[in-house]
Amino acid sequence: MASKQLFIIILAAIAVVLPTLAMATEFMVGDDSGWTIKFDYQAWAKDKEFHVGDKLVFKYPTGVHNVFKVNGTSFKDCVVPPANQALTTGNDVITLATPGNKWYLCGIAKHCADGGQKLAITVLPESTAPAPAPTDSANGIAVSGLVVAAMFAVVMVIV
Ligand SMILES: [Cu+2]
Repeated sequence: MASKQLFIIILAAIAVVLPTLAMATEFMVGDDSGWTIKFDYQAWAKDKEFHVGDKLVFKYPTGVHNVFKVNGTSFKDCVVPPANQALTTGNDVITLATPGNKWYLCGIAKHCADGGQKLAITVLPESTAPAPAPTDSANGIAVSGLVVAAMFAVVMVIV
């Protein structure tokens, strides 16, 4: 009996965690090229859909490049913000927290202006369902609840 309960608990836990894992995508910026100069990041981003909760990973040799989040004007003119706003680890992970346009650039030398080391993306809301949900979190809970209910139904039949 105890093992059956454990089985149900594990299934329920998987059901709650799974939708979250399936929905969040981690994007390696530039794929195998990473974050560098002379790479067309607009072409890279063109066929991708970015959603709230997804992550951008900027990978580069430490000290060679860095990452600044900027606004549209700074992006266009390659205006580099104060140095203390830079991400510099060489493996910088940015979680896309809000929908809208996001801009990133490298602030080292003329990497942005001359090397084209800049990325602009549009982040879409978490849910892509055609009908607007009241809030994203409420929608997520409803979906999770449905999956749990379905799992329990399956377990009941098995047991
Ligand atoms: Cu750079």
